[in-house]
Amino acid sequence: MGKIIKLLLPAIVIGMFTACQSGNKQKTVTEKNPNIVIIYLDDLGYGDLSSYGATELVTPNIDALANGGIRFTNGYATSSTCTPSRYGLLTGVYPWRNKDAKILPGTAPLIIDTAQMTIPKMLKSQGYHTGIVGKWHLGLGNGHVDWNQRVSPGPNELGFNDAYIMAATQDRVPTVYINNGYVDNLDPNDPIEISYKQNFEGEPTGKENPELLSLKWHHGHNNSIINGIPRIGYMKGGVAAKWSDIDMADHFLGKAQEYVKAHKNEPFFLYYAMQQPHVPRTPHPRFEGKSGMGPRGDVILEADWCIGEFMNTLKEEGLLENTLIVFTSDNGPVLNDGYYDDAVEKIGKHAPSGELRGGKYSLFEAGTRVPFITYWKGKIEPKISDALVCQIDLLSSLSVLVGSETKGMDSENLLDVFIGKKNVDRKELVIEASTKTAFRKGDWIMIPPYKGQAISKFVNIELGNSKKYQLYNLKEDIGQKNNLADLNKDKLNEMIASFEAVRGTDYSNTEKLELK
Ligand code: NG6
Ligand code: CA
Repeated sequence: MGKIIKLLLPAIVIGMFTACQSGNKQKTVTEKNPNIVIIYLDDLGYGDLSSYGATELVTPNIDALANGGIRFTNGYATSSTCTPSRYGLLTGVYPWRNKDAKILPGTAPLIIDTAQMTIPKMLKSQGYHTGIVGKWHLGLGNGHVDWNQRVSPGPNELGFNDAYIMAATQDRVPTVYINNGYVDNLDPNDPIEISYKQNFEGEPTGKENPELLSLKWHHGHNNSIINGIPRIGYMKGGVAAKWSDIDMADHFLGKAQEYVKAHKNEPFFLYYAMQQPHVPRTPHPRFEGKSGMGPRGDVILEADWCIGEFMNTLKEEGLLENTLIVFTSDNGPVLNDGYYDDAVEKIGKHAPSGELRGGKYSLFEAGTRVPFITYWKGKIEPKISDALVCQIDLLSSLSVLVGSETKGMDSENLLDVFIGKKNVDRKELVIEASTKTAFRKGDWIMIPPYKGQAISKFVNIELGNSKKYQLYNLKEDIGQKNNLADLNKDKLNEMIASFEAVRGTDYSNTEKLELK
């Protein structure tokens, strides 16, 4: 080897290494490329945290984020149920634009086109490693899933490098974890079969075998029995792969911690989609009875503990100063969501919706206005913000943070609001409940007239349906008690016009009334 080459060799090797790294677009964590974690709870209400006014439940770990970061009081999910909210969060597109974005069975195909932009895709293109741990509920596959083969397309095809998920909800089959498309711990000699239409011969069900149940069903939830809990949908086989409900929180926490440790040396994005306090509420025995409120309260304490442990991991790994955390919930609270689990009986003085009207499934505020916190140690100054923000804005905002040009169709860049530099509002917002939509602008919210029950009998929640237009001034009337539609026709007409400019005039289920 010539002398010059010998001298240059280290430089050539370093050069090759650097080229290879930039080929992978690998970056280091910096202020422009912090780690990003979205902690997403399932059915946690606006009033369920002590930092949001709860007096009967104490949630110190989430409170530490709320009090050490920005606690938003006007933060919204796009929808009052899970699938549409998750669709909006990941794509930055209003879920009412996608007719499939409604509560899905466990066998539903993926409802996000693999060509669609998503938060993980955008971040991956900027050199991030991306992972999801927890609840998915956006469909998997193309319509005929064989759970014994790789299940795709799914999160991996939408930008997640790593995906450790439950397919739908804790109350729906298949009750197994899926690791990058493969059912975890599946014994090939015991294949899984799933149907949402009919039972498999000889398999017990909640409806026919109440003697096998450790948790009774109230409405729905009377198909296959797994771990003594009757579920939605029928499942056969896959015994070794079935999850343990009481260990689910620890299991997902462990996976989230593993993910952080494995990717601490590169910018990462983790979507930690926790299952609490959705039904069935199955606290680990460590948390049983701890809230005095039955399993719903207990699993909120369990979730709070998990978040504390997760934060400890970030701290131990020296990542707290380089990690932006967004904490929020997919929709508002519900007590009886289909099982007899004492949620109603033991609620006592606790108000899961806080001062807000309605709850899960509702067009009233508690359906979509949820706890919403941003936390970044040393970077975000603690404060309370009343700025109007929505989960749908995260795509465009995070995009600006990491220097990407990507924008979500309905996603506003509110980065400065999310990191506390400004307190400007989103201009306006369309919220959704079961394909019905309402419109917020400034302090006002307008709910068009809709057919349907005023109160859902099963879950005992006011849904927001009325034969009349509803108009509320949320600044003066956060509990939506005074409908001003008749008194303030000018405001009503202005709201309808702005709403229809975004939503069009053909909104479903609307019983249009003549405005006099
Ligand atoms: C409903 C279920 C409810 C819950 C919800 C989805 C019945 C009667 N009710 O259909 O228990 O699973 O779907 O919740 O089956 S969400 O938070 O994932 O949207
Ligand atoms: Ca939910």
